[in-house]
Amino acid sequence: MAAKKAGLSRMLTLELTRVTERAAVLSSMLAGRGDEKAADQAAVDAMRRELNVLDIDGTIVIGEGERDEAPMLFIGEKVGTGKGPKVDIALDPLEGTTLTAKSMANAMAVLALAEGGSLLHAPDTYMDKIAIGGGYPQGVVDLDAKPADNIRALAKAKGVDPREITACILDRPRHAELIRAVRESGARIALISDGDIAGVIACTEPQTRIDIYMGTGGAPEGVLAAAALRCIGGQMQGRLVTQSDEQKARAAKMGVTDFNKKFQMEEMASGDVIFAATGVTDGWLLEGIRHVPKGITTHSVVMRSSTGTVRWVKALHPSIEKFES
Ligand code: VTB
Repeated sequence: MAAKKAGLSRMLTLELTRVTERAAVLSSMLAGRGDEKAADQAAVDAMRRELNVLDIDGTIVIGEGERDEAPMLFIGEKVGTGKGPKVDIALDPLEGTTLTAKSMANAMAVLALAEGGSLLHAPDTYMDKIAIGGGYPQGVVDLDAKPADNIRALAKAKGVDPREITACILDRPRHAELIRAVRESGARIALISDGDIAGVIACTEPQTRIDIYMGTGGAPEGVLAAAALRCIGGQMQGRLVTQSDEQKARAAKMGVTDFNKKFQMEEMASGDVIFAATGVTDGWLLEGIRHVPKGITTHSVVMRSSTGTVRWVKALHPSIEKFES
């Protein structure tokens, strides 16, 4: 028998897909009903229930919030049976609560699992982010470079005119200057209303036509996106945006000492990582939950950094009742 490889068991990839599938199915029942909280709660309940039957000794490092503000899946909560490997878990049971409530594109259930100690414990603040897909020379774009310079450098590396580059940016007033600079460089912008994990991962899939993600979004979402890119390939940098003393204190509590540090993707998600996501609504990467005559279909992606395997998993779940137990 071959010697057992160190690191996370590959069996976990399927188990984690089950976790995100359930969260996606249950929150999708509330899609388009205008109730963000209910949709999120359905995803949280499902994810927690499924995580707790896994043979892992898991600790939530990125979750629904700090203990006093989130009763479930809070930072520091232990999940799993406690019998398996010691792992860190970053999750966003429903990335895109507003997207789901409004039945808009790109909502998904997301989870990353890594060897204990290998995910950045990001506070719930903003993060400046830049990300591109795989196949480019290291350092072709940089968080500290001017937006137009990044677009030009990327276009050159891709062998196209800047006009053929598309940047994905969250549609927020804070991005007015960034949007102006990127448009001036000639690039196109795909504006999104929410869901920047999907925006980052979109850079890795040519069919999305997104080449680069730029701008400020949630720090927890930044770590989850970095975990995905570690597996699927690409480059990403992030810097926490700590505006007040209170936010600095929160970051310090999580172990961040240098508030201006530019984190490389490998520093946000090091070690062996598994990332899983299931579509709730149709999106760039994943189909949403569908009700078909034979049951429910789910579409997920699950990837492992140690092997670089990326699996797109389409599943038919014949019995809807089993999701409700
Ligand atoms: C993003 C996005 C999320 O928050 O991180 C964004 O991925 C950033 O915060 O889906 P603001 O909404 O304050 O700009 C979400 O849109 C919602 O959590």
